[in-house]
Amino acid sequence: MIRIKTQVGIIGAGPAGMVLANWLKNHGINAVIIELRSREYVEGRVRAGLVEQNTKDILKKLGLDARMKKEGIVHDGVYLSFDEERIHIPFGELTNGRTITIYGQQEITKDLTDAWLQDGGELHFQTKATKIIDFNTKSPKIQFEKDGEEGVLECDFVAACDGFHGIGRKTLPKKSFKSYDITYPFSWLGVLANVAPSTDELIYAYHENGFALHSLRSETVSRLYIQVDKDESVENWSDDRIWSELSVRLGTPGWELKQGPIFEKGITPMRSHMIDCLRSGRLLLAGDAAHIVPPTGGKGMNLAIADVKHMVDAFVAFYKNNSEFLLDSYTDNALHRIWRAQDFSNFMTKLFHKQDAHGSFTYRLQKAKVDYIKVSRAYKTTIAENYVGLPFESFEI
Ligand code: RFL
Ligand code: PHB
Repeated sequence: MIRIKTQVGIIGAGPAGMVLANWLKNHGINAVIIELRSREYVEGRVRAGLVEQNTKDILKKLGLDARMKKEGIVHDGVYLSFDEERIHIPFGELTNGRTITIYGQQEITKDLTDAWLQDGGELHFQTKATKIIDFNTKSPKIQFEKDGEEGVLECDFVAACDGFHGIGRKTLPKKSFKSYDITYPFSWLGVLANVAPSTDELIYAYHENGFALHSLRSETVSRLYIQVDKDESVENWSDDRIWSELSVRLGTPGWELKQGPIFEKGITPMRSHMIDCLRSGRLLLAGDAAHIVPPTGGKGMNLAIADVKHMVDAFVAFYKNNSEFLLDSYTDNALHRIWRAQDFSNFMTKLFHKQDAHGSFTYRLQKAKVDYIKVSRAYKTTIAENYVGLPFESFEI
């Protein structure tokens, strides 16, 4: 039996778990992380790319933004395309200089993991947390399995940063929360291609064939997504078919989509999921463990890191000031921002996806919104401030 002891036991080495561990270290609070997958798997997982202003500020404060500053690409605006006509939303002038940066989630995770391990931090890969016990006492425990051996991590608090399929949410007492779910009747087919981006800023597009998004990873790698049927399989999408649909859906007069070899293809279901309680006793949840947003607003990873900010505040108040006040308000502080992001992600999803026949009432409502965005600085500002992420002060209760 392996026995480990720490102050905060963290399950999951995704963005939530790794930001939490590094941030606690800065405050002199000890943590140990348990991660189900191998380091190669976690660092190779292709996911988010859009990094909000708040997330950038947090990584900077932790001194972990050097590579992101060098390799990430700062965007001061975004294009919204509807029926082949583009509107530009300039972030800087609408949000007092706030911007987003395009930098892969797996690169952030890599930077955070390197920093943690270089300083001698304890992180157990290929170790499965099997049960969280005694979280209503002062010494909760995470039971785990590593290399066929059983172990226990004894701690003061358990931070479940273990994503949608983890054990954190399943451990919360059933009666302690209400859950909310939407499953959208479509999915995203996402590709990475070795080709220079055909745009200087992201393009979100509604087209009568369905949604498309042009994002990027670098000057030589493009990241693109298209709306496909909910149960679609990648085998039905040859590279030629993908490029031709992308060209049509993202198209606008006088613009051409550059094509290149696709080296990664994957389908992501679109769902919103939410629970309204993120803590039970000494068990606290953060990130995808507690909420899923459809990726149309680029919010999932950013929200996970925002939850962690509130968690760190709560742990610091506990260890340094002997106060449980912020532990008690953790759920409320986090939920405020989560609901805002749920709304914005749902708004972007409904605005740009084909939900009903082209020309239907639903389409007309989508078009009415876009026609209004075109002429209204107020509406553009609403989109810009949600897209770059509202400052933490906006959510103080
Ligand atoms: P993660 O990243 O899922 O990490 C959870 C970790 O917990 C581990 N785990 C366990 N470990 C030990 N024992 C167990 N029993 C365990 N069970 C699970 C897992 O192996 C894993 O390593 O959750 P976290 O940290 O909350 O981070 C959330 C983000 O990963 C997610 O919200 C984003 O990727 C969402 N997302 C986007 N978010 C953004 O902010 N901006 C974007 O541009 C953006 N684009 C996206 C996205 C997600 C996408 N997909 C694939 C779902 C684009 C896509 C296509
Ligand atoms: C990405 O670059 O992967 C990305 C960007 C914006 C989104 C979703 C994903 O809304």
